[in-house]
Amino acid sequence: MLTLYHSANSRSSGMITLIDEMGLEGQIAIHPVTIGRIDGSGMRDPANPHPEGKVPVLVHDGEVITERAAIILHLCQLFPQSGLSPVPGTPEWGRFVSWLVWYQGVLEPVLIHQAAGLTHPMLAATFRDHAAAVLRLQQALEAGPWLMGGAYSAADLLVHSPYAWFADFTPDDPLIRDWVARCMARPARARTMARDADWAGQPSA
Ligand SMILES: N[C@@H](CCC(=O)N[C@@H](CS)C(=O)NCC(=O)O)C(=O)O
Repeated sequence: MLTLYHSANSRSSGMITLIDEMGLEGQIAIHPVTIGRIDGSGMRDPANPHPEGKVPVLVHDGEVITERAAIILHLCQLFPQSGLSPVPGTPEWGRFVSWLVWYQGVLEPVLIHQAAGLTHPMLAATFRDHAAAVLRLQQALEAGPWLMGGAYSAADLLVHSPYAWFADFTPDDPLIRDWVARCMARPARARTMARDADWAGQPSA
């Protein structure tokens, strides 16, 4: 059995869109939970199995899977026919995995450092900076129109996400702006936003 623990308007919203894009509705139970929000609102939900009370969490037959890249990889391997990734084990799959892990390990930390106004030689040596990350995106999108080439994939879904939440971070480059706009125009994203509006108004289950 597969269950996704979700809190409306959070990083788990992208996983709701993923489930929709993969055509997996009905195969994964959605368990809404509350979380502590950065503005001090909300609170950790005792029903949430995440070791730090965060979302998203996917539970697969009792195994707890955290981190969006891990959840994406797990679902794409379980449901390879969904069309949101290359075939596992192929060279293209390796490039797909690189985008997801680069996002979690580099792009998101770089954006958080930037938002927090943090600079330090060790941070630069480890993560480089947003300008270096933007170059990687530009190179991929020049071939485009999606990160993996001709087809939208779960790499686009994850990597564009901070720019969808924080438009000010979006690099002033038409290639990147248009790609973010294309990702944001996906009908599955609009359906997630509508469902989140409902979930946000309900007490947690
Ligand atoms: N690296 C994690 C981050 C998860 C995360 O920080 N989620 C936030 C919601 S946007 C959360 O659950 N915050 C609640 C808390 O920090 O207690 C991922 O990408 O899945």
